[in-house]
Amino acid sequence: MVNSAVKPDQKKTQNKFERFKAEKDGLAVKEELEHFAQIGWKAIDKTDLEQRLKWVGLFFRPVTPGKFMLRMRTPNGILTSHKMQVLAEIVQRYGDQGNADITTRQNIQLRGIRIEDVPDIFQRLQDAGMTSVQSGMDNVRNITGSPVAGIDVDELIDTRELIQKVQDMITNKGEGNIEFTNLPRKCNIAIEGGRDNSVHAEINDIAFVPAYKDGQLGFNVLVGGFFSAKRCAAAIPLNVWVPPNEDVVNLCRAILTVYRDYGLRTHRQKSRLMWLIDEWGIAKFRSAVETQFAHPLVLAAEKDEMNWYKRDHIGVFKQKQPSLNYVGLHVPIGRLYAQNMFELARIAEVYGNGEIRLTVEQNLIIPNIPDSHLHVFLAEPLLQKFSINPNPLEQSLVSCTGSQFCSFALIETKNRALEIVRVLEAELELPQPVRIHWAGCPNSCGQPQIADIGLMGAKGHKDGRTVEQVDLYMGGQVGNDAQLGTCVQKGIACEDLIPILRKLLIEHFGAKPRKESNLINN
Ligand code: SRM
Ligand code: SF4
Repeated sequence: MVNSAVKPDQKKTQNKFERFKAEKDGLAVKEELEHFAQIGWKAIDKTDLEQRLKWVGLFFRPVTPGKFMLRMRTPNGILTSHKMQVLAEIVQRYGDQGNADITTRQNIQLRGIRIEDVPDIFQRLQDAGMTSVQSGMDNVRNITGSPVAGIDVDELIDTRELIQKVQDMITNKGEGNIEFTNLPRKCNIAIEGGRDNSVHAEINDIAFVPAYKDGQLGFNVLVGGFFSAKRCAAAIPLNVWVPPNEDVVNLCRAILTVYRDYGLRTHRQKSRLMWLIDEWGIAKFRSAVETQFAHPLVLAAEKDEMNWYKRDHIGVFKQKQPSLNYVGLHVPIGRLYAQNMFELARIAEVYGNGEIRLTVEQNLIIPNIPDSHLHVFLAEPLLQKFSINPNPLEQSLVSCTGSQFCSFALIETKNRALEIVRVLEAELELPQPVRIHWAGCPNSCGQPQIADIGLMGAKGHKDGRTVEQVDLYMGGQVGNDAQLGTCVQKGIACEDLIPILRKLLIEHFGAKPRKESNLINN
């Protein structure tokens, strides 16, 4: 399958990714999964194995060869108990090797997957109305929205249907859509319907944020936000307003078409949407988008309505529907095992309406719990593990995958992150949560630049040894006044981190040593 969407001049491609995409579109492997299952992973062509399988969400993991990661699509972060149960069954068959991670894009990834099981797994996913298509490589990633869409008392726009429609347009209702499988690079889309910028609009390539234009509620549009090892940029206004209807879908299509046809493809590190905007200027980019759009674009509203600090949704909250509540559960570093997933499906079914929602903080929400069931729900044993009242450092801890499964990683992240905050929590009392984000390398999947304290993995030397290190970021702000933090100290050996974090927490975040604790000097 050759992607006809790419213009002839773009086929004179310069980097190896453009070459292999031009030779055979990534989506072509969808038709070969039965064959791959029969021949086994070792016999699969190297580019199909390591690259093209990502077009159907299957990631070969060099760290655990033969055990793939499967990245789903979870539009607006919404699952049902049935879907969670199907995901749990998939993970369960891999025993100790199987688990799942909630991601920083309000999504879920499964681990331990064997290629011989993939045809059966994909059938089960399809039967349950789920897809993993176009979730990796040069595709649009999971589309994020407020995790309390449709239930938030203070909501402006319910984004659930819109986000599903945008995903359906991009993926041809989950079947795969060759029109958008050869972008110059990944593309992140977020559609915010609340006041608190729950999606981190500023770090998405395309973001819709609520805004009134002439008294009508719709969205202002931001473009070009991204993180990469080479550069991080906050999204900038496109100077466009759209009503919350089909125009959102059409505008996404128009922007993606411009990006696909004119985006820069020479250097992988200079191919994200912002690089095209830089080259053209925002006015030319806007005009190219307008040409693709069905009718003249409307100028942006003067201001948007994101005027709250970001909520993390941990705890019990009243819904806009009378007598119903949503409960935000904290999932330490976003990791789930089959048994937890079955239990989640069960409690969502028994106490709520079966819905389970994911957040970009790698946590979960169970909505639609009647007042009358709340008391018993809160006594469920699973809430000992997934607490509604975690310690303040753990509550806001976010971490990318790190070296346990990711071959880009320069350091171990998830388990270390948890161990370190647990040591600090034993020593310190915190007046409020402090957002600590870990990323195992400069790709920044754990978004250290938006954290109060961001830690980005690096390698370095100490006393003649190679050691795992972090670069320290501070000043990231989220919510209405979102700002990217900056690197304030480079090359801290992970083994020296605890006293440095302790000092930061005391000096900048009001932490006080617990009376009973003797500070551990490591
Ligand atoms: Fe990411 C690549 C994990 C969110 C920037 N990211 C990777 C890979 C696929 C690399 C690999 O093949 O091993 C990682 C898979 C590891 C694994 O086994 O789990 C990976 N990224 C993740 C996740 C799972 C981190 C997490 O623990 O939550 C997140 C999955 C989101 C999803 O559901 O789709 C994840 N990645 C992000 C984000 C955060 C966001 O979207 O808000 C970013 C920064 C924002 C951005 O993209 O602008 C991010 N990931 C990257 C990059 C750098 C992109 C660039 O333009 O250079 C790479 C490397 C690349 O694409 O070449 C990367
Ligand atoms: Fe892997 Fe680096 Fe992304 Fe962490 S930040 S998941 S180490 S690519």
